[in-house]
Amino acid sequence: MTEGKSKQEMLEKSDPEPQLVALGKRLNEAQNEIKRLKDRVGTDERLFELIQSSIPQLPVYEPQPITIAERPITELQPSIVVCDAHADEVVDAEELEGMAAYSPEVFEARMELLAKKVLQLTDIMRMNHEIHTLHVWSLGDWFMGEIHPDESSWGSSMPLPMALPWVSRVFSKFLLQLSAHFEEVRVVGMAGNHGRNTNKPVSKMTADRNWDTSMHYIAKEMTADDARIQWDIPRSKVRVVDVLGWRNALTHGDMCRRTHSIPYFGIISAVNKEIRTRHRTTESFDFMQMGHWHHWGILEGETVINPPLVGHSQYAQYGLHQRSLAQQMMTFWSKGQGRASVWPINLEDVTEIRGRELLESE
Ligand SMILES: [Mn+2]
Repeated sequence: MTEGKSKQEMLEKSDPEPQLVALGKRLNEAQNEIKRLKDRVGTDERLFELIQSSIPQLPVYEPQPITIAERPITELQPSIVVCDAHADEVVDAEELEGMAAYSPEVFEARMELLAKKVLQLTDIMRMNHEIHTLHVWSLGDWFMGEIHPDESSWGSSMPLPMALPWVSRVFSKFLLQLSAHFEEVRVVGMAGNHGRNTNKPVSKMTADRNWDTSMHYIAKEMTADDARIQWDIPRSKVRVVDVLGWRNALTHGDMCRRTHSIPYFGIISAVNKEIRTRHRTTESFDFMQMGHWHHWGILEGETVINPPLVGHSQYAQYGLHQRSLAQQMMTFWSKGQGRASVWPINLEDVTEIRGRELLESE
């Protein structure tokens, strides 16, 4: 009996099950991958030190006088959606026949231009309306990051630990520039599906495992001296916010899977499920606002897919089968009308070289 057992054990040792061999190999690979990642970013302590040492408190801008129309018709509240910046991504113009280019410089130039255009459109609407409050809806994917198991930052301009404080500073400056022209700026920071810690999106703890969340927290610290800026950084995948009585459900938009095209029907049924889930609760909504799909679309009049800051890319050209213009969406809301005007802000002209010229000449 004992002899037979040890014989069996001997057999397992000299001729192990194929499944065991495969599992052993996968364990080895995983251990090597962990070692590679550790070599790249160093220890957690070093990472935290780097992030901490690069969080300055930014100066607050001087408040500017707010134009009040002589006979204001009614109050408007604008919202600006900022999404899918993928700030660390590089889009090589040569790979795309010169149709698009993206780099850290283009990202920064577009954020500058966006702040400027938000103020220009606000000034136009202030001719006839009172405007005191600005809503900034940050809908995620500020980073590209590493989300595929086999990649090592293809097309990325910098490692995530470096991108994190840099993007936070650019977004903070954007908010501080705007807040000088409003009585209050209400910021909501949602987490996207990029810049996360896992290969596949997880349902639990989405915001807790995402670099967008860190970026929002760092930007909150950087803008702490500006009392006009109010922050809301939810841990949930959806946040319902009220704008003059109109309820907008904010989410990143990775609520259903892509096939070879934009899954409009999937998005519609996912939104319908949200509507049914929230029916007769305090979390019901009139509009759904999302990014993620890298183009502009409005489904059923109420589900708004917002365009990306990154604009066109290799992914958009060969993966999405949709045109992706570099735009961000500004909407003016009124109590009586709801969406009083929808204003896509075009950032497409800002390329690496021409962008600077455009900013200087305007
Ligand atoms: Mn996304």
